[in-house]
Amino acid sequence: LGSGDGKAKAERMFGLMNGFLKNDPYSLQKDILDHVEFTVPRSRFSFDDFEAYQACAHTVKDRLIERWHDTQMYFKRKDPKRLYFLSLEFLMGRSLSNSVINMGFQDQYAEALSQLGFDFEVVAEQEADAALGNGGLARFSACQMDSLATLDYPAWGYGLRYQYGLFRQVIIDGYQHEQPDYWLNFGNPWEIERVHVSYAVKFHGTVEEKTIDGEVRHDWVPGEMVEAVAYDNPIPGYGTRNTINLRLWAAKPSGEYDMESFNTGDYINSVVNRQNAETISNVLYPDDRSHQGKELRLKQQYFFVSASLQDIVRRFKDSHPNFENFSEKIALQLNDTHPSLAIAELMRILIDEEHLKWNTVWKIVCDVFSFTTHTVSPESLEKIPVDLLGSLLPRHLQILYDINFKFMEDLKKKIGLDYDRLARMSIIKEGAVKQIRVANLSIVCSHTVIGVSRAHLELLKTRVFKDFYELWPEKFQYKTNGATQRRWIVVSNPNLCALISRWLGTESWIHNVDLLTGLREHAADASLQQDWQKVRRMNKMRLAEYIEATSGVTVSLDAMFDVQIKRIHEYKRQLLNLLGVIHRYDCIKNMEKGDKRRVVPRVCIIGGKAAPGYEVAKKIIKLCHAVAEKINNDPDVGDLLKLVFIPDYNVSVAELVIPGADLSQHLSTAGHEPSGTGNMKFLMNGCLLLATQDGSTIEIAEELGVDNMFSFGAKLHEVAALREKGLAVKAPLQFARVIRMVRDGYFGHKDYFKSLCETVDGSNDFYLLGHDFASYLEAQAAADKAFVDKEKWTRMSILSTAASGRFSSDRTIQEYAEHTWGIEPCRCPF
Ligand code: F58
Repeated sequence: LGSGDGKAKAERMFGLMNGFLKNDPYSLQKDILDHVEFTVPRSRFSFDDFEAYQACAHTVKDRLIERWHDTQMYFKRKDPKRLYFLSLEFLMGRSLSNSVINMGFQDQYAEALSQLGFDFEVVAEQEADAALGNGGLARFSACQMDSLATLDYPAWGYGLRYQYGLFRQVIIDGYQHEQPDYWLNFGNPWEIERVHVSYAVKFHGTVEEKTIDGEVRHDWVPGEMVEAVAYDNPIPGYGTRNTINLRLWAAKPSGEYDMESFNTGDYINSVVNRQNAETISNVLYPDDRSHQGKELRLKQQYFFVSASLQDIVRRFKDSHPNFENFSEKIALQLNDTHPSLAIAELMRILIDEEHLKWNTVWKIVCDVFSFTTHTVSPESLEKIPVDLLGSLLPRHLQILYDINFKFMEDLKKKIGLDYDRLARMSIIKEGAVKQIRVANLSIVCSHTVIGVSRAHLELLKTRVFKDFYELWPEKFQYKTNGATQRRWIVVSNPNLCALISRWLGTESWIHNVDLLTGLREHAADASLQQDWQKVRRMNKMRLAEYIEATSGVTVSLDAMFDVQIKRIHEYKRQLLNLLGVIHRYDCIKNMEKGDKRRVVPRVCIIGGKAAPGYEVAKKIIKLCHAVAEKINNDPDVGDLLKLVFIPDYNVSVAELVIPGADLSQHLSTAGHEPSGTGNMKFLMNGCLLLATQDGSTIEIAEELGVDNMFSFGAKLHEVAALREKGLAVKAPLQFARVIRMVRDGYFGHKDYFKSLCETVDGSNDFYLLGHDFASYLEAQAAADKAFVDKEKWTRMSILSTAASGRFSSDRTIQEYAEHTWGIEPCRCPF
């Protein structure tokens, strides 16, 4: 509250509002009804589940705002070093349950709603998913925000407020169709629009050089200006009042600048042009290869980093007289290369607007940025055509050339005139179309380059960024990804959560997840096993109902629920899974009747979106439907085998599917999955893993013991050797047989599947499906065998949850905080 007059005033205000908002069920009911009447607005005597959700969300937001203000005021007063997490994608999913649980009001809300005649779960399901991202990278960003808040770190996230999130997947006749996800249709009760927090973002135009007091200054006269308006999304921590912020920018037409064009007389065109500004934050680019070099994508990237940096510099200047301790107070995290124009933008602001010297600014830049990469494939590293950048951001191109010139000069001193290597490491790629290599820029200008698992770092060191590693080995680190147990156990699996707490005698594991190892000593306990099985069966029941509702297939709860959910991609090998299913089907068909008794019944569940322009992935989806059609309607098979495709996979669907899975598949060819985080969520929920030795699965196997999972497939060094030999591998006979079934039209659509079969044919089989098929089937057989032994399976399941503590994003964030960002907790005391 401060002191003197300020304190007296604050105390009076606090008294007037009667202290903090109350959280007992009675007060919550009153507040919910007020929001029904005045915010939604509907009559408090007649409202439905959706309106109850809206009103409820507003009451939660009110409480979040209280905490947000306290936290931000406290941060301001303490002035700790802050982390700003820049990411073009956040997959937040739903917020209601998560917020209520993190704030500790779960029971009160359940009771308040029940007294009003509503069911909390049903109300929570009314919420639309916030799907402002594609896949693992974006969901990991959301998990990191939860952990940053929970661990009391002074951090903010920055991103874009897309009007359209990731497309909705609709399946028609087994084919994927994309539909727009207009998630803001009914408003978004969680965000706070800050009309007064806005910045002008410039594009195009020219750069004029002027000499003032003997110094060369650059004056960028833009050709277009767009306003970035802030929308704040409070992120509550668990077990703390700390509530951090995710600030998303929306593009709006700029006021001042367009006055001129209005004056030229073409009123209608001026209005239309102004509205065009909004397209910048209109739509999330799906994970397609085709967006490289697109102007709108580049505009999105720059728009978001420019607004974020203007905001960060403004906040810093509010409480610091100069930039001397900028890098002691600020850490900037680049989540992949997408925000890397932040480097040039910070240089521009500090040099052109704050008039700092190049060398001073260069030092600041190199001290504040850290860069995490989420890819293993050199081809997918972003490149921006120089012409495009020069036209859109002329001043930034100059800065990038200057950075590169100085870097090249330094490099020559270090490595001599090794022109091939100099050319490889240059930020500018020469050639017919000159390009900016954004990863090179990010590495050169960051103090730390981070891989997302131990294996990923090895690939960065030996392949992707080998030249840079040899130059600056000390820059490279790995921080194995993690997932937040708050969302992935507490919210999505409440029964398991209660069971764990009962057996550990504490709920502390929710923020001290290492305590989960305490389950190990009870893994063979018959009574825990019985309770564990009960919880798992309830979750399977929920999933079975969902499957029936979405795909019309009735499944048996006694079958093993075998799940693969993730983006559809050749390297993730959903096709291997399908070929395995076809093999299983083929075996059942060719069995004597009596032998069928020995078959372990399975429900194979696949879900995931294919990028709209990714033909092979779309064919895999169609194949899944074609095979399902055949199997699910075959009376010879019955409950022994079912195949279902879960449409429109997203965060909420994952929350329902993961707790109900017995087995989950992670099939990437070794050396292709940087980390993977789905594996961690399944592990937390006691689902057994069938996986290759790739990405973070290697570390999971170490923690869990390889005997407690089903491991298969070529290891990294074998993959390399096979590829060197030109993939001269003889695929097993079973493989040839299942491929033939597809190719010969056993599942129909012979022509359509022809090219899909060719992708795994002999020397084309880059992802080694043929090579790995035999060991895949062996791992599947081992899973069948284990499943029959209920005691053994349950023990492995409990041990999986017990081993999952290391894969919490709390651990990841703590490592980043200590080793990369140099930030410390700053816990708001009130
Ligand atoms: C993923 N990358 C990795 N990229 O594939 C996965 O192994 C890792 O666990 C995860 O990041 C988190 O580190 C990923 O999701 C994208 O979605 C890109 C977004 C921008 C367009 C290109 C794909």
